[in-house]
Amino acid sequence: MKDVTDLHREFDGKRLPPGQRETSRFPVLSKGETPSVPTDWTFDVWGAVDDELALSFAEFKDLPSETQTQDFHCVTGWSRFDCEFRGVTFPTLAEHAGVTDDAVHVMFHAHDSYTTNLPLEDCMREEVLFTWELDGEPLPAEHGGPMRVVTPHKYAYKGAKWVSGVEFLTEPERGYWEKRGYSNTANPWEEQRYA
Ligand SMILES: Nc1nc2c(c(=O)[nH]1)N[C@H]1C(S)=C(S)[C@@H](COP(=O)(O)O)O[C@H]1N2
Ligand SMILES: [Mo]
Repeated sequence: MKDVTDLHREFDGKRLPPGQRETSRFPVLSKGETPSVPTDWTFDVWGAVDDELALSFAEFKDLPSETQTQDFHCVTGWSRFDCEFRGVTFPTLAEHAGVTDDAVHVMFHAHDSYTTNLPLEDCMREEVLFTWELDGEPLPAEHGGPMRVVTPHKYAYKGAKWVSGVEFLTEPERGYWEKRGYSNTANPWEEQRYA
């Protein structure tokens, strides 16, 4: 098990970021209803890559995966410590698709039409996971099952629930909340909540 709950050190911060309170619950925050994801969905990778991919969920889970202990910081002010997520790291997926040299940015797409964006360098980190398992159980639907993204170095809106694919971009673009007043950078230790 890889423990990445010390990544706050990199950001010169305490484990509990400023303005956050710790909760043992795991609240649900979605812009709408939990979407029903078709059982035959494919995970799509497109844009600035050598090989555009359309992977079944089974094929995705066959990629090298790992379990990590991570903290989860919600922009509305709660943090949940020690979440155990099993999944595929972003760098593993990027290598599998062959990201091209002109890629600088990433857009995550989801089954509820949610999108969220990050610079490529903020994604090429071992703790950015495509995860289907929380605390040893299949990821609950309301938390993004069958599969979601987690971004423990950022507020949690950077992690798309019900993720359907990843688009590699040659220019920055903004996702759903980033267009609606949430911070584009979302660093919890700098309290980058709103733009
Ligand atoms: N697809 C999708 N992903 C999403 C959202 C959403 O509405 N749709 N909400 C985001 C927000 S604002 C937060 S805080 C987290 C909440 O995750 P949780 O419901 O598992 O706590 O998911 C993020 N990912
Ligand atoms: Mo949020």
